Amino acid sequence: MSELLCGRFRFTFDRPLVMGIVNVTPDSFSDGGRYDSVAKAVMQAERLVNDGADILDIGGESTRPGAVRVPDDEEIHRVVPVLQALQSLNVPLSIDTCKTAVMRAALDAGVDLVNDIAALEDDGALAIVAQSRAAVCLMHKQGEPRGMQSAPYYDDVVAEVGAYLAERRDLGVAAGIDPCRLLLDPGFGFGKTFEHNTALFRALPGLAEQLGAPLLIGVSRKAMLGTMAGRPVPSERVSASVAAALLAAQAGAAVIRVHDVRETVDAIKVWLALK
Ligand code: YH5
Repeated sequence: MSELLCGRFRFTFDRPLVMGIVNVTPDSFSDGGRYDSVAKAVMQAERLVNDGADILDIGGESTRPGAVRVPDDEEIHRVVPVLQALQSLNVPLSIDTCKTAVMRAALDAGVDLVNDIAALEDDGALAIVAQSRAAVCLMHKQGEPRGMQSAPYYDDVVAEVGAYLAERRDLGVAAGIDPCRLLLDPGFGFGKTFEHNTALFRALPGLAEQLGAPLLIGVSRKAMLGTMAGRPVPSERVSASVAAALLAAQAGAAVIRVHDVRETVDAIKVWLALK
């Protein structure tokens, strides 16, 4: 059975792992706002661990379509205190960033996984991660988050996403990253129409086999589920997200990135007991 080397930790993929999302967003008040947002993120993280999260994914920049960009040092000041506070929890910590400077600061703070929606394309990112013991998730996207949903286009979305992930995987290995440290992610919602997303989802078993690497899948509360379930409000997409997480698990996903950890963990337990 394959395994994932993940900083201080090592996983075997005998069951799908659940990665819980922790957003470190600044408070609207500048006085003490940073202290408040750190405290809130730490509380959220502790709750997700109690809910059964295997990994915590900490992000200081929103990559939702249309979100504003955050400067390097602001993102570092948001996430590093949270990572430091969570070190003693003894749970694998992931940093959700596409910036080399943030990766460096997070690795210095002891992060176990680098989750990069830009697949280490930023200058110096490949080398920084290669020099560490952290695992890395390489994700596909088309365009930049700000304008990526304006006109996504592919001749063959499954073939193109597969080819890109294979190329980034090979570059990572050539830079010195042990294949056992790699996760690959087709990047649901990142420069993809509803039809692109559904075609990719149906192709997951083949993609996992073709790439020969564990897949991380992130569909939690995303717009495609809102469309399918008729739920325009993201917080009302919990059941849709649990259904999609379970289907991703059945399609062979190694890691599922979710907001609703407790609900997802229960569903996976039922599947494992009955399959
Ligand atoms: C991902 O798929 N996604 S941030 C829009 C939403 C809901 C959720 C309401 N980071 C991924 O979660 N990292 C993000 O509409 C990620 N894979 C990996 N590896 C976007 C997000 C979201 C966006």
